[in-house]
Amino acid sequence: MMTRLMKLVSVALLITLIYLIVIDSERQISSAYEKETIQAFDARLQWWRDARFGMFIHWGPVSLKGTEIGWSRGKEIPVEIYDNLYKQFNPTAFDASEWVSIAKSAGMKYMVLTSKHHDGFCLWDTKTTAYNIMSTPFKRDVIRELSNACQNEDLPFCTYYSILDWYHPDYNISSRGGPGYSLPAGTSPQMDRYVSYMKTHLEELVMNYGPLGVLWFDGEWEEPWTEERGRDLYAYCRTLQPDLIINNRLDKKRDGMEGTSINGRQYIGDFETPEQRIGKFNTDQPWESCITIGKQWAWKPDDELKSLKECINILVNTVGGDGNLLLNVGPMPNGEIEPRQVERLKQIGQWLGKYGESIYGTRGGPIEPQPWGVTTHRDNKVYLHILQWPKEKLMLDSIPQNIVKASCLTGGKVSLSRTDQGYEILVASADRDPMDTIVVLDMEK
Ligand code: H79
Repeated sequence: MMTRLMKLVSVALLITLIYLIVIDSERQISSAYEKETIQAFDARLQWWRDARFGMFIHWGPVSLKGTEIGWSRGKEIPVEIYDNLYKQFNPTAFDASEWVSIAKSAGMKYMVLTSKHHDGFCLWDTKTTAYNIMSTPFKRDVIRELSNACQNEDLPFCTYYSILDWYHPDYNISSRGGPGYSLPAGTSPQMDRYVSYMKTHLEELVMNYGPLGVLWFDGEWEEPWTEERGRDLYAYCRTLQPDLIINNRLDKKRDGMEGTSINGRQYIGDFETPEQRIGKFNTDQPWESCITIGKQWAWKPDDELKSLKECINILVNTVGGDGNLLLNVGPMPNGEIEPRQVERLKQIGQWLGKYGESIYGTRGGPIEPQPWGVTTHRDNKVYLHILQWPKEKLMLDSIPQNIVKASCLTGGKVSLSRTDQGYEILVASADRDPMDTIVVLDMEK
């Protein structure tokens, strides 16, 4: 016979169990979408996680000056000059299919182009403002041409969109356009009106140029933007295109350039966004590091480029931490991507052509990043990316299963021995690859 107390306790346990199974398997992102299960979330993000490597492109009339997009407005470039640059923007050498082919030759699997940065200039034929590409001498819809070229080549087309807009009179902030800039007399900004301007943009972008792979928001940190508005905009975009992937910069809770969201799984958006740094190992939250190939986002003459070794190092460390890498290029004012950058991208693509199986479709781990490097895995294979050989032996003491076979993807022989502490891995010095020695372990399961 159960006592009353025992009955009460078992009912309570049952309720807890049901809660854990049903409620906890849902991701609470945004009011309209809070009921998405983890399975549905994973399925929606799968292509993007498998892709691991994409091209970021920052471009606009500011390339004529070679200064930073958005940020140089009202600083190095006076506002009146910056805002009139579009009148001379005529990138006649722009060839969308060439950009797509450059991305492909780099081994990149998706492309994210700035449709509107903080400076407010629109790179597409929008009905909402004349401050767009059709008012330039060029008069060609860059987003149209690039999204078509991407579609022809099966490269998911994605777009960056800045919430803050230092050009639009309804974006309510007195510091827009940089320090010392104040609202023109007679303007009375209205954030609601500005949000409906943004919604028209997003509708144009998703419905006229979509389906899009990712909507990459930015510029959420200023005061006019609120969490409530972020939640609403997230739902709005997913309603336009239910399988859209959206970054975490609609939320107010980004931890600066770390790009992580300070309240974990509850953030608005689908993935975290470390900027100009490699994210930390995290297999729970999807993340993507965005990093420039040089120093500046927009084109800068004679910008200092990262070496091939640095680029591979960044890619491998990112993927080993279970993140994606969005590597940025800034095309020149004539519409071409700088030959030096193209050359570097092709070198990355050649490396991926040989060793891509250790990157694409993998997940980071199972071993967390070590002083010697990182690991990735797919099915029953674990890839050890040895970036820095230890002085003594390379010991694996935390591998959870038996190793059936070890081989070296980058060439040469691997000797594998089992000790009391775990496995010992050795590749002769002559067979080590200074870029990355990749050892493939075939696991029991
Ligand atoms: O588009 C590129 C840059 O132009 C843009 N993001 C990348 C993808 C960018 N916008 N701002 N910044 C880079 C730097 C801004 C830094 C800060 Fe803040 C804004 C410091 C304080 C407010 C955001 C919030 C970062 C830290 C806290």
